[in-house]
Amino acid sequence: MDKKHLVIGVIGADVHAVGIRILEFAFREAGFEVTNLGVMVSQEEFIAAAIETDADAILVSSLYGHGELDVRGMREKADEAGLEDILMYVGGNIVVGKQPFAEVEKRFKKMGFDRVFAPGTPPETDIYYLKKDLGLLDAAETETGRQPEAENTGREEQI
Ligand code: B12
Repeated sequence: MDKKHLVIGVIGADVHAVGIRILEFAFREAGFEVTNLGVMVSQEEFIAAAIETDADAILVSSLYGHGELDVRGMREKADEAGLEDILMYVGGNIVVGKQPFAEVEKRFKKMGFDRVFAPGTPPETDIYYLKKDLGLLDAAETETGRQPEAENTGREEQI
């Protein structure tokens, strides 16, 4: 089966470069093809790269607190560009300060993201959901019922 293709990057004027490199490595190791756009990526650049690579998912990272402004309208732009079916995730420190994750998740889902990941979510959890959403989980993984939902509850502490 063809490998699934992911477009990843850090949106807006955000320069936090470490997490996205870790995700690129982890996703490649897990068998995905990855286009890592790096830091300071605009909505338009995500969308253009997804079209160019015929991507299955766009994963948006934001760390510096402006995520909510930076992603506004992105789903609509993607839809207009013909990407209605593309999976869209967002994660990192996507809002300013500490806010109850359930509320944050609700707001980003309302903006059209399929999944929202709390600060510090480990790559294994992201990979589990990618496989689940892209129909790649094998029977064993489904049966053993790893339940990372519980891991995606948000980290209280930040250094
Ligand atoms: C290093 C760092 C910096 C460095 C970045 C250097 C570089 N080029 O990478 C410098 C000094 C430049 C910096 C600057 C700033 N920073 Co800073 N920084 C950090 C710090 C200490 C670590 C970030 C890091 O590398 N983490 C390690 C990686 C591995 O983890 P990660 O980034 O969280 O990513 C993982 C997960 O979150 C997840 N993930 C991330 N994105 C996504 C996306 C998806 C879709 C998924 C599924 C998963 C996922 O997977 C990753 C891998 O495991 C954090 C605090 C912290 N402990 O997190 C603050 C922090 C992110 N910074 C913060 C702030 C405020 C800033 C500044 C605005 C400060 C300022 N006033 O200038 C600027 C912003 C500059 C800019 N334009 O971006 C805040 C953000 C607060 C908020 N969101 O409300 C934090 C949380 C510190 C804090 N507690 O206040 N920063």
